[in-house]
Amino acid sequence: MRKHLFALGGAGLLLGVSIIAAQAQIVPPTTPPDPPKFDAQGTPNFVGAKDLYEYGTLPEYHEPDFVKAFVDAERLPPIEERLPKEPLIFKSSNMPDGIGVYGDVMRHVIGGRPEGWNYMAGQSQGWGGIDMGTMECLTRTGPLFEIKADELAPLPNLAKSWEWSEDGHQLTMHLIEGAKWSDGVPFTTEDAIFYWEDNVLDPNVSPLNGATPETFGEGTTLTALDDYTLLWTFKEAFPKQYIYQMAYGTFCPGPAHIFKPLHPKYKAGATYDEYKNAIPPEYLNIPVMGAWVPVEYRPDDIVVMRRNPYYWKVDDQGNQLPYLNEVQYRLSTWADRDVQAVAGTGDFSNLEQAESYVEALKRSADPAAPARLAFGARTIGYTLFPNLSGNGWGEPDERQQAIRELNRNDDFRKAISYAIDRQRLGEALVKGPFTAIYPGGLYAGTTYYDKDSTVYYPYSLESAKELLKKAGLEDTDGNGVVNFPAGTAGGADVEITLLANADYQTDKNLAEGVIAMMEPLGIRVIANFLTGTQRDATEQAGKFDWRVARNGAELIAVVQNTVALAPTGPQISNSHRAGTDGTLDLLPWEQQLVDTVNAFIATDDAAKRKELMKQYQKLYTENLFGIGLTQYPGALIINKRFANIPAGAPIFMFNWAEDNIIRERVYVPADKQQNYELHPNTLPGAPGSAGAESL
Ligand code: BQZ
Repeated sequence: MRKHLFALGGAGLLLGVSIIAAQAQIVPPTTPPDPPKFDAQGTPNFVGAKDLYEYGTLPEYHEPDFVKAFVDAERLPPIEERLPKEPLIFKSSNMPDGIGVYGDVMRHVIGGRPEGWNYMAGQSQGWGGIDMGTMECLTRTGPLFEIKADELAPLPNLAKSWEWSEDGHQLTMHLIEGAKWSDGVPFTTEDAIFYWEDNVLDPNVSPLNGATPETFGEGTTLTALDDYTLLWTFKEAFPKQYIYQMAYGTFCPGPAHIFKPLHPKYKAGATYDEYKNAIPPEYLNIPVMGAWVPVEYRPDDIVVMRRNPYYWKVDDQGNQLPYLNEVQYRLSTWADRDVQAVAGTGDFSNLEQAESYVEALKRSADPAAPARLAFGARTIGYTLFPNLSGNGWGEPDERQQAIRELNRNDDFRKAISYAIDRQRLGEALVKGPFTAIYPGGLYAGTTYYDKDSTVYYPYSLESAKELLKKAGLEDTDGNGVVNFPAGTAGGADVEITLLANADYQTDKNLAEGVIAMMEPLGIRVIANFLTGTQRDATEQAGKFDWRVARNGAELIAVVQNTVALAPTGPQISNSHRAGTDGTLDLLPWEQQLVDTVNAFIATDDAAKRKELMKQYQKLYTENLFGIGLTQYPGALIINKRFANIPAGAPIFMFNWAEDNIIRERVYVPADKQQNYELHPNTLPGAPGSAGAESL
């Protein structure tokens, strides 16, 4: 009997062991480990929105002496005629170092290159603060990092106030009155309507930073009631979320008086390509609403901008802003931006490539170092995004289509996630307490993050292999690479192209790390590293199998660019856009993701929003809309001569630091000013003219 029991038991035991063994091959998902402790240096002085600025008139206004000389020479109208009826007034009480003095320069170094000045039609100016300094938007969110949580809401900017209708379906927005473009032409609703109707709504135009009709809600309309009043009409009631979208990136109107005559709707025979490229970077003095105007452009060398004499912002003693007479953008590389800022030959950098941290920290630790370096919270994050379109976005060939079908397979995505050793990936970038395991989705340490709603597939090659088998992939020809099933892509080896941004060492290093970690899993991944605009265009056209990318603000702030948290419209998400038939073939869990985001947008109830973001986080991380890689803090590097740099300004949160530090208020005390101006005592010239003008 005992023998039988053992045998039975034994067999049962064996069976049990084999089941456990089988189960042991797939480690159950868990919650992510807590990120290593890393204290941000400096915390913001939290204030109310009204503590930053207001609109109004002051008894008198002032301008730099050299500008006054232009007025005296009747080359420029008096300042009272150049300012709006009620300029935006920055309160000195919120200025860390108080009222500034005129003079000096901020010397930026950037890794992008200006394509031209038609931002509305998708032309990049090279990033790194150029577009943020020239394009002003209806609302502003960069400085929200220092606004008290219970007052968090988009700040007024070109739109100085707004009110909702009783039923919450209409929003009346009041523009600043009497503000002028940098060439003296009035800024009115015509500029906003041209941007909306002939760029956002026109399917032949793709604005930079991707504004589409759905960015402001399906079926939303915008009309002008008069020169200074806009009327938004929404399908949802009180969708306050969309006012965040009216900030930088998605509602920054260009000068209609320059671009409208070039648009195919108004210029017979013009093509959309001609419209997009009509104003090249060589076209100087493009009218802007921003603080500085491009007056010099030398390819691969520099863009120089001079103060806008019509800038519509002042300090509370009536001094017209900006304090800095000039900004420069050296056209170099993003890595060089860090090097030059630390060395003192540049003035600003968002230290965001973890490989540079140790050297930058070492150089900045010297008391004689020219620049301050302050780490913020872990707001830089990278994700591996599979292309989830199954119906033709990016015109896939047979192999690419087969990859997309795999990308849409839950077991396949989970296999990839299990095969990534995120700890090792982070440490390969930089040793120390910087990087943290990032499963994907909302960032640990941010308002809506909930650890228990975060599903983490821990590194387990065994589990990955098991899941790959479940996804139908086996190495049928024994060459170490799994094959498509017979009848799919000819049973070929599974080869996947990986798109990454060649302008950043970090993007390339992380992509190389993914490639290396897919090898033992039997998946051959081939690098496709492209430079900035080419990469951006390839991503937006859906011409990729997988992409490694730095995340946008929506996964940090949630309320900024909320629509981009899921494919909430046909052209919103760069992981899943509409196919050739114009429809979005969302997977069931993607539809749930979209519904959750839309429900978040449609409610103002804080408790409901918190709950919805828990649902979002669970859906995202369990189904792997994106496969998180690593998350780490950035550091702001600023030359020590500058004043009015807000404490705790993050390099990236609601926006980048170029917006967050409020550059128009930054100044250099007189005793620290250097003669860095390349065009001293000059002002911008007429649109399209040869450059800056002297007296
Ligand atoms: C910051 C930023 C200001 C774009 C760009 C660049 C483009 C992307 C992204 C960042 C650069 C800097 O980021 O890396 O620190 O100065 O410009 O705009 O990566 O390729 O398309 O989204 O902002």
